[in-house]
Amino acid sequence: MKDVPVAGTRNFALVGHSGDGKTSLGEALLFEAGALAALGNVTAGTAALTTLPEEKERQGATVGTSVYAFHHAGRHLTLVDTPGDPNFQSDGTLALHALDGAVLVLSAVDGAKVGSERMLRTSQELGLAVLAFVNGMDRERADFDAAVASLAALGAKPVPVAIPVGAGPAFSGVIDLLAMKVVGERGEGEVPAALADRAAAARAQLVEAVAECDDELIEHYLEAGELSEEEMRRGLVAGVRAGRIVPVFAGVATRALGIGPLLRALEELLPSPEEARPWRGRELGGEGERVLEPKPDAPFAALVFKSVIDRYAGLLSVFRVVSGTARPDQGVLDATSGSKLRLGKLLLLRGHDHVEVPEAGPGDVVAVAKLKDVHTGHALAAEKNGVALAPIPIPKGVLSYAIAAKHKGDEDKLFTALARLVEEDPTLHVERDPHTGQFLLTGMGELHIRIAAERLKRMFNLEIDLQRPKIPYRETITRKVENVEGKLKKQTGGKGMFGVCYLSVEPMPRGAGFEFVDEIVGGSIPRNLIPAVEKGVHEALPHGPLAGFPVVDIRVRCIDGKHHPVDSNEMAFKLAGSFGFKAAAEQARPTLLEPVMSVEVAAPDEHMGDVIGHLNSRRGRVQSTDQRGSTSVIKAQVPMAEMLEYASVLTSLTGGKGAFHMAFSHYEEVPAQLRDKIVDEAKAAAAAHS
Ligand SMILES: Nc1nc2c(ncn2[C@@H]2O[C@H](COP(=O)(O)OP(=O)(O)O)[C@@H](O)[C@H]2O)c(=O)[nH]1
Ligand SMILES: [Mg+2]
Repeated sequence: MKDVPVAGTRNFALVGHSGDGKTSLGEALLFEAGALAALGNVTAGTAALTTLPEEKERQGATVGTSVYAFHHAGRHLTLVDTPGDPNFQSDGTLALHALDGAVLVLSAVDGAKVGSERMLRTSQELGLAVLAFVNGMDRERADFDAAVASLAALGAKPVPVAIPVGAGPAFSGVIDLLAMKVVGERGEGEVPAALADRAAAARAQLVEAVAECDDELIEHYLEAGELSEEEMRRGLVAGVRAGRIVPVFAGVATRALGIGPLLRALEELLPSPEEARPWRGRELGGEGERVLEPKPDAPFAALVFKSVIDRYAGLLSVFRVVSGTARPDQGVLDATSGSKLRLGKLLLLRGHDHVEVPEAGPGDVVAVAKLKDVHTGHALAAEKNGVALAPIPIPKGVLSYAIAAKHKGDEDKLFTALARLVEEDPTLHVERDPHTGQFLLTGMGELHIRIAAERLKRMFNLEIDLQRPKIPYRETITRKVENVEGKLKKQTGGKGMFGVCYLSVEPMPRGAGFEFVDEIVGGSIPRNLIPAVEKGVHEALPHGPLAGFPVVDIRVRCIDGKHHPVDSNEMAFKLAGSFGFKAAAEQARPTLLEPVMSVEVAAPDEHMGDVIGHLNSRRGRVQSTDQRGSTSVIKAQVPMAEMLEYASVLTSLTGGKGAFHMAFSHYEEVPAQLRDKIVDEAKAAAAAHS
């Protein structure tokens, strides 16, 4: 199969804002490396990385990660193309948890945008090595320096390693500052005299930035005023892997221009699995933490970062091997669920295609079909001496639609079909609305839900109706209340039930969630029954005192209690906990919280006034306006409730020329006059269905 040692293995994701050219760059890299015979094109529908029918229908807009393994120059590389749209971006975030490097694709016209910032931050937080590619240098108003500056404004330290020759229609290639060669349409050549000064100045900057990455190099640089090519590469490697610099490249993805220097950098600057950030896990059957060794003969450990339904093979689990070697028919453990499994055939992914391989080692990404109960995010481990990696956290959806089968008779099919869909996409969530009994489908945004509906139709021939989205309101308390009694006493006839707890509740900061503090001293509640009180509180949390929305950002202290030697038991204290919590929350002046979204709108200048006026009228707070050519970019925070139909609003405000991105930001208190209306509606809905 891959006959490449771990040291020659690289894996990386293409990340950034939607439409900036990630998928096109992926095609160009595969073409440049000789993995594809022809350069695929996203718009023409010939991209190898566009694998889903839902993507083809949307001019190639990526809605799920796509994995492509290839060989080049003696190395084995795995490229993961990710979606930039906030509806699907979390699919890419999941992948980043399992990879070693990222290429941030930036538009030469607009520079860094919300999607770029979000993915850069995630990559940096996870400790990935990051490179950047300024794409679309052929477009009108392309400005390489401005794009680099926009990256610096995000706090990264960008260092150009390849600079463009010309811009816009005059763009003809790049100068590779490491090799000091021009790379153009007709291959490599010497730097022409006319460009020599610019190239020398850019190289001097590169040398200085690189020297600063390594103490030894800076000394040598200060003495000699120069660094050798070998020293430069060493410094770059150190800087990139430590996350101190972001090397920047430039080009045109759709014409595969400027790709060579980037491909070389991926191979030389990204860390191999041996050099990447260390992976830690918990010893199975023990408590100890262990650092996993990225060696083929170490115990097997892997992380599942994607699940996809394949028409022929069924559900494929895609995982990155962290240590050891995966082989077909090998017994492994799902360390997250605890179940035992047997791996089937190992498949190397190349977009649509799979290639069977006899084994996969550290750093490799492969898929295995029909791993029962293995879900995205789970860690796999060896049965013997296994180490459990922490599972990948699954981002939670923010927008819920009530759904129903369109045709009578399909109701039974609906639940099973939804369950299959959720298997594939863990950021989708299905539940029954406790108020209304309807099915609720929760996702990252309107488009996420609509695509899910399309997939139901395509895969299960099931049509559904989407009803007005539900806003996921929350409740919280606004003041501290001490010593509220929760009591269960049933002592008539037979065996009695007795439990009393005294609870204090207090507000916590937004986003803090829930905390239970056990302050029982002197055995007023027996030790073994205190968890029952906590359980009771937990069970009461989802149904707040105001309108039945989940309660958040609250600390509950259990400060005292009473028990009975015979009649006290778990059930009694659980109910006492529930009752106590409800009573305390009611007294603590409960209020309503609503989700607020971060919104970025791009629209032609002449529509800017209308766009801002509308956002202001919808309780929005405009935070900044920016000029990008003749386009204005407005950043604002707006309550989700006001943004449900924004796609059509923006179309009518701008004659179809506006675009926007929206993602959940935080929860905030609902203004009083609105709160009463929402509470009344929720109560009415609950009454109608009870
Ligand atoms: N002019 C020009 N268009 C590009 C370039 N790269 C991508 N595009 C086009 O921009 C659109 C979005 O590209 P795509 O690769 O799907 O972006 P992604 O959403 O980041 O994956 C497509 O229509 C591409 O053909 C480029 O370098 N120059
Ligand atoms: Mg794409």
